[in-house]
Amino acid sequence: MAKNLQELIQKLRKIFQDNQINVDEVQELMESYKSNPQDWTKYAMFDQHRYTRNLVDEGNGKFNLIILCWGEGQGSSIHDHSDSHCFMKMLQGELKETLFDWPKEEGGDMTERSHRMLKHNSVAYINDKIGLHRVENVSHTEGSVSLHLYSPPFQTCKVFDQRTSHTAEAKMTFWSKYGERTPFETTASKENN
Ligand code: 2CO
Ligand code: FE2
Repeated sequence: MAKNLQELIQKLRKIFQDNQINVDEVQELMESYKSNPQDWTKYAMFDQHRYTRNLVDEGNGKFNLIILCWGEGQGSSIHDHSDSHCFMKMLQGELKETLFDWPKEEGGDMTERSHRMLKHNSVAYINDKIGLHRVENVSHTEGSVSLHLYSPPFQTCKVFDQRTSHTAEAKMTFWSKYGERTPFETTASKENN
């Protein structure tokens, strides 16, 4: 059980010292932390154009812990998770998660398998075996904030066009690191997925 974000980070670091992790154990630990904005507002920077990715902790090289801020109506493309574990905990508001199967061939459209609303303090899990997803803040009145753990950390993922199943590689960037805005990058690649 983790009573604040610092304690959650410490306990996650301990769990991830092992090479084999237990998905249920991580999910339960992340659920046991009850979101307190005082712990995380310094990482929660919104952008008016797209959702932001804000690095909180590098987990001794074993995982990335990232706070994502989703303005009203902002969402991701359909994407994979580069063979990593993805845990996603709601800190504020709600997000809609839509699941998709991997496309069998290029050309056809991708039909959604299922969707659900992720509620305050809940923790969702996905990996490439489970499938692909799109995540969106469908609210017109409230920004959403979520805490993501990716293990092992990754810097690129695949994105998919829903109409054509066309696949491309997207570079994942950080809007801020440890509460400090990331310096402007001269490389034009500033995509999320
Ligand atoms: N995977 C996306 C990202 O890290 C967010 S959707 O939740 O996994 O940008
Ligand atoms: Fe994702």
